[in-house]
Amino acid sequence: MEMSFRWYGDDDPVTLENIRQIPGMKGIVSAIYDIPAGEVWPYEKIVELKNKVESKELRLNVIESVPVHEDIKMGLETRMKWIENYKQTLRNLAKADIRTVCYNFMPVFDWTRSALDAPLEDGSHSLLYDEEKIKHLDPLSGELELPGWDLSYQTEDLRKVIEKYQSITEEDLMDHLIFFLKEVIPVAEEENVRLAIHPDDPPWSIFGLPRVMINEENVVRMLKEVDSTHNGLTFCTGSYGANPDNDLFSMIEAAKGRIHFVHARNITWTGTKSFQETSHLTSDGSVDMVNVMKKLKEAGFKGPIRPDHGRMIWGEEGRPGYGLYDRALGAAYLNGILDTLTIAKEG
Ligand code: DNO
Repeated sequence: MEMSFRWYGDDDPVTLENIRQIPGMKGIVSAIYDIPAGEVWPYEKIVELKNKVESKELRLNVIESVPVHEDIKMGLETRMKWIENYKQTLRNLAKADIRTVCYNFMPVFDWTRSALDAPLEDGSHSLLYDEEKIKHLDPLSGELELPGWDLSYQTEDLRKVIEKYQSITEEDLMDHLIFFLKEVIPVAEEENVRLAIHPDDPPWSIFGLPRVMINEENVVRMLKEVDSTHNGLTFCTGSYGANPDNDLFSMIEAAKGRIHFVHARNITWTGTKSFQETSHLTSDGSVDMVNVMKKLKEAGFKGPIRPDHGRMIWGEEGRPGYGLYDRALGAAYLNGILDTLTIAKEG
């Protein structure tokens, strides 16, 4: 597997120099952040990002994410324009030799939490999701803390978009996803770019909005309906793992050969549909990280993997979930597991 790290570009307090000093670090996962969702990413800008990363002896191995325009998710007639743009972005990325593209299909909100700095017993802080809190929260009130993702809507637009979604069922949303994939996957094949859909986080409906990338059944359906190796997954252990009904081992088996990118992070279930993020260690959370890594290896996964959200430790302040220290510890832990698995296999 290719150990990688997410980097938010020049505005990220974590620098490429910092990242390079983490043992075993090879890849950078990044994106171009100043292009409105749906617009074509110009080749020149992609190359500029790639050169910046390569100048520090790292490799830009994954784009996370190329956002999918809301019209595509809603299945509006205007979607074709945005789909054509998406295809062009894939072509431009391929021209720059970028082979893995992560995206998600969550209506309106990307990952959502009820608190961004909840204390853990050891005095560190991490992200928390409490279903009761979220249930009573009005996403239009401005109370929702936005974790690291940018919501480009004004309140009025947001209200309209949320209203429009009220008539869109999970079945509709799945149809819109499949429609999108049937359009873009042939281009991904031609250009040899692997698409890797990120799960919905948390993997259930929030604010009455439909969500589909939530469980094995839906994952298998989406992989089968557009049955191409270029149509694959970002396997995020913390997102799928937030629902105790999701059997991560069975999901990895079911998606064998179609997992193109891994997000490794741990969470502790704190109640029904509620969890707090923890360190990456198996012993600290509800995800059996050691055996998940083992299963991924057995399933033949060799692609990019990154430690996902870390806690805030040692007084670090920064982007929630995306500080340097705990993610670096996570990378070291994952590398330890992977080295051990390799040595054990070689005898
Ligand atoms: C959160 C991330 C997500 C992810 C997108 C992928 O930390 O895992 O925001 O980047 O959902 O499109």
